[in-house]
Amino acid sequence: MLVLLRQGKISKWFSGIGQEAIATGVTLALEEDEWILPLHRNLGVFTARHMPLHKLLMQWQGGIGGYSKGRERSFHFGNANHHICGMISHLGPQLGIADGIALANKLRKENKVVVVFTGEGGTSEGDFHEALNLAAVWELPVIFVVENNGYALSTPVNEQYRCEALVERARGYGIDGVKIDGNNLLGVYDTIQGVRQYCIEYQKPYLVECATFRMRGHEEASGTKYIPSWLFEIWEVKDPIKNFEQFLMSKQVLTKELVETIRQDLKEYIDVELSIGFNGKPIVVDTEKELLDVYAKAEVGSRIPKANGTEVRSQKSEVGSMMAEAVLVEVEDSIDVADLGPQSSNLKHLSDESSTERRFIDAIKAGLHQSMNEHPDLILMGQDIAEYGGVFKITEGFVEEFGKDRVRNTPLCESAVIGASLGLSLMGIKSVIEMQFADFVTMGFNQIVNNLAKIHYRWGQSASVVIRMPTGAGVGAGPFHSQSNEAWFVHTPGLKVVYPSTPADAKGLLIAAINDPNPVLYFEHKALYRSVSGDVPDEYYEVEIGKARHVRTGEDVTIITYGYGVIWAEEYAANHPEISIDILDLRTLLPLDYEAIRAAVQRTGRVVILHEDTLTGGIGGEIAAWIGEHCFQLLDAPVMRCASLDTPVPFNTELETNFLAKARLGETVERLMNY
Ligand SMILES: Cc1ncc(C[n+]2csc(CCOP(=O)(O)OP(=O)(O)O)c2C)c(N)n1
Ligand SMILES: [Mg+2]
Repeated sequence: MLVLLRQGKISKWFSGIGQEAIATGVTLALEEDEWILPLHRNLGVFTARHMPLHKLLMQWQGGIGGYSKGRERSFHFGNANHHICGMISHLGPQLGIADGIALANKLRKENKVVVVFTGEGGTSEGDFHEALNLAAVWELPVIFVVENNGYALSTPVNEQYRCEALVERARGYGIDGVKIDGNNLLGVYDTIQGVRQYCIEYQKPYLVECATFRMRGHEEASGTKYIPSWLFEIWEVKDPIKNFEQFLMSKQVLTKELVETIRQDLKEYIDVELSIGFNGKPIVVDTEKELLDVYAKAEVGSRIPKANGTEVRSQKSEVGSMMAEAVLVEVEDSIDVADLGPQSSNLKHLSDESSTERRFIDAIKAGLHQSMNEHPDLILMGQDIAEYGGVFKITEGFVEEFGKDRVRNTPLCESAVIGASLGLSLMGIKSVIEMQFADFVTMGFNQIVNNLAKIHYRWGQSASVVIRMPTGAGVGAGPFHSQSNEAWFVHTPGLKVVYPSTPADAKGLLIAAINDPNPVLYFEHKALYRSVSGDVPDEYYEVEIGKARHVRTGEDVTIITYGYGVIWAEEYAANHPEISIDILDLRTLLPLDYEAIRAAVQRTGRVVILHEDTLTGGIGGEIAAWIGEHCFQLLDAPVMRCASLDTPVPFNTELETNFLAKARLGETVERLMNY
């Protein structure tokens, strides 16, 4: 590898020279179908899992014959056939994924462990602590392997942590652990075999700290100047490969001649693999294919009825009482799960007869409830969602009906739980995560935008996860319980973002989100929960993701909006019969329904884009730009945006009312009409 690197034949390389015993010993101690989550120095995991060297070489060159269609570098890829989930660059998030895989194994009563690696530097990340704690609390059979090679890039351990040994950290979480010599191949192998038995038998995690040393620089370009030379002298003597060879010679398993033969065989094998690896087909750039691979495709032949994309649904809203009604904490008025409609999807089409008037919140609950029946292994995860029923009581009664395995209270660890959802998805299990408030998603942001969103494009794995986001202001809850943060996710390829405004859409979009093989952020406005109600079909149905809803036809001005904005727009239209107002409810923000947007522009030639999110960088800018670019000739006036102020969301009700876009809707429409 070093020679090839110098010749410029492979890209960036993190050497594992000096640490080979760990990756190799660990991998060989497992069954072939037990998942491993390796890191940047763990070539031994890939070779011990029999990944062909020529294919690995193609991967490292960014060739089409590799494991990621040229989209990923070095070890940043995985492969389900080999039960390897590769890292992303960020150190730490792999640990939560291991929890999810182990949870799947546990629930299926498989006698299997998962191994996840981290360097000692990575143990300072929050993800390490979240993942260990979650594994301890949920009693997950995960082996956490810490490769302690003394340095994190140039940072020595005395600048990294203050405990004697990292294995002590395990005890802090109620996990057992051991520190071993990571340079002794048989020692590593033997330890992992024993630990594996322990994890399976007791259904618990375990931590193994492997003492080792990195004989090369962090990566070849970074050198080793910051490491005192005496350290190299000490560890040179402990070289794992040389020592294993000497051990086998002393036991007469190997002879000098045999060593020569093995080396010769390996050399020939490597030469052959190199020639195949370097003669792979080059990438042919195809923009369409690049874009197509961002999302996993839905299964064909879905039998689920779909609601008409542009249907106008009846909706009753009591706008005036909204603010007061939308209480954020414990509420008494939750409905019984027995009252949530039929439990099966026998019906093939949406029947008009069978519907029930439901509040927004009850429609969400109904969709979630039917999905639990439709997908017998669907798992719900979130803070206080089980016995307590969630802070908004959406999952009240669920734990009694579906059990603790499927309705899971989590510790406060958004990142580990979202990571675990990806692990579950790798094992074919869908999950819905309830953010207690959309604001708290920041604690799991990395897992969403870097792991969930990118995995399909990177190595073809789907992340079938829904994150429910109780969102929005208007409830006097201040800067950290009121934010509209949908635009953060709209900017991330690989995610889908839905945002219903009616009860019927809330149910149908939630069902569609759960059935979708891609990660979906499902925004549910808290102020709509108990203030809006409408007819909701009783059956199990989808509202198609990516289809806007034409709410109301008008001739003077079009308001393009979503979420609470739809209510504001409807209210404004009702109060201003002198203006003929057309309203488009986007329903999905990613991907956008451009066809519906174009049609909406065409209907009036005057467009206001209205959203509760703040102005700068909001989705209104994106839509306005698109209209300017593609519908210029249809316009009679400039596209105008009406958004909330570019400030955090204030607590005081008067300040909040002034903050919200609604305060400027009338003025914006008038400006547009007078243009
Ligand atoms: C979250 C995050 N921060 C910073 C980096 C940059 N980085 C890459 S490797 C590395 C050092 C890792 O040290 P350690 O965890 O001990 O693993 P080692 O490289 O020693 O095997 C750093 C800081 C990163 N990849 N991810
Ligand atoms: Mg290190």
